[in-house]
Amino acid sequence: MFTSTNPSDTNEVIATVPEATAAEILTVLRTAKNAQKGWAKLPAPTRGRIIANVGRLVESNKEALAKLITKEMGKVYSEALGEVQEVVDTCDFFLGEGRRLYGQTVPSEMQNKNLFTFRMPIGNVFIITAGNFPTAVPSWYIVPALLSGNSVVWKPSEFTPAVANALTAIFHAGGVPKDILMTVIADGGQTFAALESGLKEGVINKVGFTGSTEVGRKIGAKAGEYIQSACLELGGKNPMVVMPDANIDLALDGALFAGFGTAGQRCTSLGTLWIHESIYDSVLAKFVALVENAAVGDPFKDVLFGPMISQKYLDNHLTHLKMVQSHHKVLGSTSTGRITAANPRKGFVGDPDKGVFAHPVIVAGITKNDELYSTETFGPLVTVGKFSTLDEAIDLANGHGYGLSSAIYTNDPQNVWRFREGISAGMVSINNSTSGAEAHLPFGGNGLSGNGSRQSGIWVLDQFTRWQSMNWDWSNKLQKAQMDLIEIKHDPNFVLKI
Ligand code: UN1
Repeated sequence: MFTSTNPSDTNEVIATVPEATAAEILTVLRTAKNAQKGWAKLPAPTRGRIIANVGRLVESNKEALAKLITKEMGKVYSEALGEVQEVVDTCDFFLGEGRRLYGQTVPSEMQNKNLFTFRMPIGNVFIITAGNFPTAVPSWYIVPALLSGNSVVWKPSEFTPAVANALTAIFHAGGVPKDILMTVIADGGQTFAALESGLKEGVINKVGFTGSTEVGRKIGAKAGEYIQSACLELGGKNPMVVMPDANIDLALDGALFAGFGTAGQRCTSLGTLWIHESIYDSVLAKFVALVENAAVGDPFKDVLFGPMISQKYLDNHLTHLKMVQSHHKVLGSTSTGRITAANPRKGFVGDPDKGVFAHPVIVAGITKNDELYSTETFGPLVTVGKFSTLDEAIDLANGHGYGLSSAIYTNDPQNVWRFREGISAGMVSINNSTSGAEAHLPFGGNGLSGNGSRQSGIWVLDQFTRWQSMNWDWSNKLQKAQMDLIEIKHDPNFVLKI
């Protein structure tokens, strides 16, 4: 059995669920695979109506689901409501796609012949997701995968089984058959073993994974062995560049939300705040004051952030604190590490000893050679550095090899366009924080952040469908492409005489 607890009060058990073994996951994969063909036979608009039902049910259960999210993984309740809204938005977008899912009619180079394309479902999809967005990010996979006619086996984070079971129940209540969306709770080792057997047996036809670059690399490699490309959404070290002409208060609002919202546990969280050298001292001082005065604690109250998702995430944060070097300045709190009665934070909301809370940390004076420059910290830790030219800022923003999201604060359009062109990230924000994706714009990264796959909007359909092309020759004779060319009468030596 696996037990999830409330990270704000680790004595409170949220759910106790059976943990699946690799063999059990494989059985589930086979069941979903067997059912998929029947699901694909349903007209896409009918599948769209089912997605519409799911969206309405998520909407009518919004508060209950958001409460469960905050209780099980600790994000602030207003953010949990936003996350559930993202599921609703995703359903609202894809219910319409059920009436499109367009193919094309394409002209042929021959007469009496027509060409067409069709989107075909891939088969059974294995989705593995993280605990930081326990409903929104899974919905980015599950909704378009189902709409496109695939079956889905979902392995959510073992830290959020109650949320996963609740979301699954809503899908089933909306009309998704029980063998078309199947949820399994398992640890990483059993999941990876099942992934390998499922790929080998042909009962996994597509893999989707959101999580660390380290694990994504292994999953992508395994899928590659079986001639598949996984949909990978991996880590980030997302830069935010502040130019001297920027609206500084706006930039710092963005930095605070991006850096410390969800306790820094978003793949789109702010990694390094890059401040122009001419304003470095004053902007850093303002940022430090904002972080020092921010409320931390009970996620059901008005705080910047609540607990870490679990002890494991707190332990990772403590490991990252060890990367601080002597030339760095540690700012933002009077202490670092776990917040407790013995290691208190001013104005803490609630009882810190009950949960896994961490002090927010700013590590200033970051340079390109530091370990923290290129390490995704996934916790309430923001690094800050300075630059002198925009070219240098772009170089620093790209230099670690991650490329998920990025931001620049400036009022000069020249800076905007030069940054957009130079940044290697898949997503660029102008005068906005590094997080806050919308459900109908492509989401995804490059380099260490992903293999080029994109989620959300129409773009994700390419992850869950394959193009089938059809040609139909109704000439009643064998017309040979590239050989039976239609002759064109023309004068290649024509020169205009005026
Ligand atoms: C993630 O952390 O895996 O734009 C995704 C955002 C969120 C999604 C983040 N809507 O930050």
